Amino acid sequence: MPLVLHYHPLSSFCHKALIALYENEVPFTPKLVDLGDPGQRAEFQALWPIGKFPVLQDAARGRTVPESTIIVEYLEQYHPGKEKLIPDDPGQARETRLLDRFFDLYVHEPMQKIVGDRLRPEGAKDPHGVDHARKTMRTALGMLEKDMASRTWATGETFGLADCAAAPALFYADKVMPIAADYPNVKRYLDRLMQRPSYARVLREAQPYFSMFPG
Ligand SMILES: N[C@@H](CCC(=O)N[C@@H](CS)C(=O)NCC(=O)O)C(=O)O
Repeated sequence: MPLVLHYHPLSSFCHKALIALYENEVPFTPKLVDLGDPGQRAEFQALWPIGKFPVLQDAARGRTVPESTIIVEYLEQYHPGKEKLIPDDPGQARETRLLDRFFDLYVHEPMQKIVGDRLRPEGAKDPHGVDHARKTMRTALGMLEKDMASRTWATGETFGLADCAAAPALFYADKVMPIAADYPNVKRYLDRLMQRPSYARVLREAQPYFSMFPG
């Protein structure tokens, strides 16, 4: 029985899981969840009460796997392919996981905060939270700018988990805070990510939904 990915094509954290699936051509059935539909939301929350996607279901192993990083770890464990997304070497694996956390916590989540605030009604906005998110993102992009002066991918010359995390985080960060002028190395890295066939495919599939992106 094939894997099922509960997802939405516009969702940035779902992009991370999709990149990993496409990198290694893992067969799966995509199940688009419209969280705006109360029935679909309830069905999805029965699976994962936190109600955030992506969630991978592996009926053959009787596993429900939430959290984008854990999905990539799971795929590496049970569906490995030609692209080794987490290195065997423990030190290199730790570095990969650190950068995965870096992109999720200091670029991706601040970006979500800024986008989420745009969806809040007048009177319920959080300018201090948005300001803090922008500062966090600037600090992270400044650190990345130095690293990417000499690297092709996040950890060096090999594409991996951290790049799966980086691609959607930077793609959407660039939409809320254009990065080219202040962070040219990061912008070139984002261009490489967008040209990578796995992410180019994710973006192509998301294209019909981009008009739903706020701002
Ligand atoms: N830590 C989670 C974050 C997942 C997440 O924030 N997903 C967003 C979409 S990008 C979501 O499902 N939001 C729906 C909601 O919060 O109602 C992961 O890495 O998978």
